[in-house]
Amino acid sequence: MNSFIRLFSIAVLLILVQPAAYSQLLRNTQEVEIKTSAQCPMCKESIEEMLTFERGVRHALLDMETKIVTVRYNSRRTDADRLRKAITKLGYDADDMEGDSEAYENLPACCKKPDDPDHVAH
Ligand SMILES: [Cu+2]
Repeated sequence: MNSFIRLFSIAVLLILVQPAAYSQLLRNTQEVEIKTSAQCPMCKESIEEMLTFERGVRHALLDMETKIVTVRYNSRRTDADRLRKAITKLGYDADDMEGDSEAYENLPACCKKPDDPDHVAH
């Protein structure tokens, strides 16, 4: 009986504490839309995957139509400029930040910008 009471009070405690933790989580959650220079599904995949492993990021989804990546992140652990910077390190532009030129050079031809002579469409 004693252990039942203990289990019961732990359950009650969890039910009481969880919404508080959850609302804290929601409060710190921010969303930003970043315009990228992604060209193909490969770009989409590598940008999304990189962002997913980036500190503070909860979710990243790149829309191939608009090339805009929507990133949900913990504002206590990262910020929009840090996310933009991470995207430029892959060689892609992020809003006003230009992609790292060395990383850009190393991108496959299909991932280069359409006005680039090196660009090859699929
Ligand atoms: Cu690509």
